[in-house]
Amino acid sequence: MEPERPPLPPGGGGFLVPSRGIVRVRGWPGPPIRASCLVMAEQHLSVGPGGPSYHGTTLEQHIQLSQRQHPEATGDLTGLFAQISLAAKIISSQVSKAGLANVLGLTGETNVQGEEVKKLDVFANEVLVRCVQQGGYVCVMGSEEVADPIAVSPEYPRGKYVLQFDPLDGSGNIDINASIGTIFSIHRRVSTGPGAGTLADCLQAGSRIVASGYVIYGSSNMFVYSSGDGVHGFTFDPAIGEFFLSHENMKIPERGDTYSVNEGNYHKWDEGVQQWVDWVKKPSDERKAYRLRYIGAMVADLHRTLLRGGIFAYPADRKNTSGKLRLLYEASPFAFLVEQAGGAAVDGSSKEGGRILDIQPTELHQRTPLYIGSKADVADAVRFVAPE
Ligand code: AFP
Repeated sequence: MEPERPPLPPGGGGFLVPSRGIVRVRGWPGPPIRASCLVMAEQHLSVGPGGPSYHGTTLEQHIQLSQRQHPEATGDLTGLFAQISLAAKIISSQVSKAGLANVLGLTGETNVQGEEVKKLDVFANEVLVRCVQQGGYVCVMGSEEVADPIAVSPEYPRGKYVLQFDPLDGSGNIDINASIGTIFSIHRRVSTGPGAGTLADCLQAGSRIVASGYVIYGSSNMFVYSSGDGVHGFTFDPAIGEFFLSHENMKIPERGDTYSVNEGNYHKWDEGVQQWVDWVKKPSDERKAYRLRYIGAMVADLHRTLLRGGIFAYPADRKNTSGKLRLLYEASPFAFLVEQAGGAAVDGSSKEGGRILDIQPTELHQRTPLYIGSKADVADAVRFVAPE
């Protein structure tokens, strides 16, 4: 039988005294603790004169704190984020064991984009829809995988927000174990009445985004979001099952040294785009040649671009005359994040750039050309690609 432990002294514990792999916590009534066990715990829990205390802000705590700055806030956005982060945890758990769980491969169907549907695309879509609609914070959803707006099932309350998402971006990478992700944006409802939201709720410009973010399922999993007050990144600790703040107030460098584009499309591009890529990778007396980095999953390419700077682009070409990326599910959410981090996002349609967040969508699955990243790098691209 385990001996009864003495109560903690008034005021809590003491401090850590590591010696030969063992950590003695003054005032801790239990047996000595192995140092190795404490390495992880110390990041979130430390024992000080006032007793044990937690370090590291969780995603939900962070959103709650930022909501407290707005006295009019009802807590609904915090609630919606809780549902999205729950869905992200479920998706990430499935993604991380994809090779085992018979979820790799195709369903045999094609989606609204005419692309082959992967089993994990369907799974991720289902998880998001179910988790989010149960919360009661949205009135309608839009998904890259679904042709029409997704009405919230009548058994759940309708909330004041509109959620749009790409449930599993870069799913071409699933079978080869490379990084993939989930992208989302949140708008306020514009339709009136208690019923389900409408197409008009979904077709809102990016400049009206309330919050957007992405989850990257990579060598570690991260949740990155902005609600208009900077961009903040949280790393998932699988032992605890929480996202903890790891990258506060992310800022994209003014200029980077990397370009990221599918150069296999070179033969289909306009001359301006070809000239930009020729220029960007050619060294001169004034500048070094840029390095090429391209994963083929926007979440992964833009996560790197946010952290290191540079430019990511998916130009229009002869086959995809409006580009390939979807305005509502990919371009706008990232444009919001990148602008919040101090960068720029344009479609290259004019010498002023053609700001992505100013585009008024007319279709749910509308596509757009995209040049996004460090301000100086985007401005350079616009000089070449914008029409005279
Ligand atoms: P999938 O989700 O169908 O793999 O598409 C990914 C994506 O929309 C975006 O994440 C990539 O940047 C882009 O397409 C890659 O497209 P290419 O394969 O044409 O380079």
